[in-house]
Amino acid sequence: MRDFKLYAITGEEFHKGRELVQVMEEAIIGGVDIIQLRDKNSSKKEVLEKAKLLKGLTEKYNIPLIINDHIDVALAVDADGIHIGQDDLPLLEARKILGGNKIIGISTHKIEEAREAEVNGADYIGVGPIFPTKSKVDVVDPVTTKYIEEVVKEIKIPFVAIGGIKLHNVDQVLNAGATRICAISEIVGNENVTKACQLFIKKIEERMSVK
Ligand code: 3NM
Repeated sequence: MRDFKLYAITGEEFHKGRELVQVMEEAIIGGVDIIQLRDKNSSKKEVLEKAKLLKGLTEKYNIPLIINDHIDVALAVDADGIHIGQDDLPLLEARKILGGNKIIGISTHKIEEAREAEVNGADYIGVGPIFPTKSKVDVVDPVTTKYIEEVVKEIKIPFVAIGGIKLHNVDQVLNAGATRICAISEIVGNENVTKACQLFIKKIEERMSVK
């Protein structure tokens, strides 16, 4: 898969009153280079409609669209891939359905899960939650930047840090070795989405230039 720096996940509860597509377009203009549709509350039909809208947007900007969980929706809109959790459809089964050309990302919360994801052919893993977050229900305890350090040492596939990452604490995440950042609330919940993304990108790029 094409590499990325800033991964935005939708979280409509954080931008009430603002249109999903508009918020995500502002994020892309600010530098987001991959988008995930994550919606745990809507019906499948509604998720499909949102996926279609976001597919139009991501095609316009030529960036990948990832669908959380709903593999059928991903196939229906010809999204670039899916993101699954540890309790969703297992990676190997998802790969059978999607084939080799689609992106499959999986959330991991400990090194054993990261190893398994790598062996099973994940395209990238989520590493988190680094900090406490209210954006995910039933979230495990923060894994802290220690888990990033373990992944950096051992795992070869791309990883993206997630969970409670804000502009004020992202430096800790980058210092631990992350080169890709994922956020919901700090991006889509921001009054100025574009500006927040630009600031994230600036910090990521500054960190990469000193490596
Ligand atoms: N997955 P925010 S943490 C969707 O650790 C999600 O796997 C996590 O939202 C994981 O940036 C998380 O608002 C929520 O904290 C991220």
